[in-house]
Amino acid sequence: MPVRSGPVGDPNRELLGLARSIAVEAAELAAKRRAEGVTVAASKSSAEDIVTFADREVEAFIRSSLLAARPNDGFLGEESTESASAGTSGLTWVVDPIDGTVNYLYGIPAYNVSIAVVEGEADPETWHALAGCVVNPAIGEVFTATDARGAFLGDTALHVNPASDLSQALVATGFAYSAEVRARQGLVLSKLLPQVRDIRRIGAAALDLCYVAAGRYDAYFERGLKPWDHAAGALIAREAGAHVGGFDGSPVTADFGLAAEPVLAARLEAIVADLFREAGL
Ligand code: LIP
Repeated sequence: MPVRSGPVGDPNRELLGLARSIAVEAAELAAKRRAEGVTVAASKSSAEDIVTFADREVEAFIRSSLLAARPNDGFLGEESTESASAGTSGLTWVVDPIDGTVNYLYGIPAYNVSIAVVEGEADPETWHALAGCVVNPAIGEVFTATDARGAFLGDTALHVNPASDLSQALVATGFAYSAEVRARQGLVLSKLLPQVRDIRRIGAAALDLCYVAAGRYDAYFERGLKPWDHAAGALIAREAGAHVGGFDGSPVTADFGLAAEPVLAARLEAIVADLFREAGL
């Protein structure tokens, strides 16, 4: 896959170039391990919430590569939260080494390496995302964005779809690893499904956000996203013209995240907020 930095004159060009080159190499490693056969290393919040040996190997590669290049930056990765480092530069790398882990385990070609760099604390409620890259090696797609300089799939600029009526909107979502929460999410889905064109559930939040940016979905929402799930994809969606946030103008948090063209986002948020309340979410 070609590896190029952002536009000349982009203050975050160098950061994007580093993120992209490491993400592409990490994605190639993930794909290589997938071809060799994937083994579960452990389960986390539930038996369904698994981590593979490849997740750990890929994250270790990304972390060592990033910190070799920028030793004073912070690092927050999905598989090493207990050893997250704040750094001294004011920048933090937020990494999901393999987003779409269950897809990866089953060999479904919808998984990705997601790398973002943010200014400030590694807290989605306060950080300022500067650059992000999401790579799906199974189909050779590289999504990128830098702050205020647009979003791209390869060299193609991305734009969200124009606002549609909710009844014509293709809406993506995802579900928790907790059976009790999934039961409630099923109640939300059963009431939302008749009101929209259709639902998609790909199983990888970073790809969901990139697909909104690319116009492959009209909207995406999910409850339970972790910072590394959305750090890069949210910047890519925002730079493609999406509203990306939580309820009532808040940032994306574990409670709720939504991405869509702004008018559609407001329509969908209002309905989903009511359905969440009814379902006790
Ligand atoms: C996944 C998310 C997805 C969500 C899954 C899981 P992981 O992340 O990308 O959107 O629905 O339950 O959380 O665990 O594959 O890194």
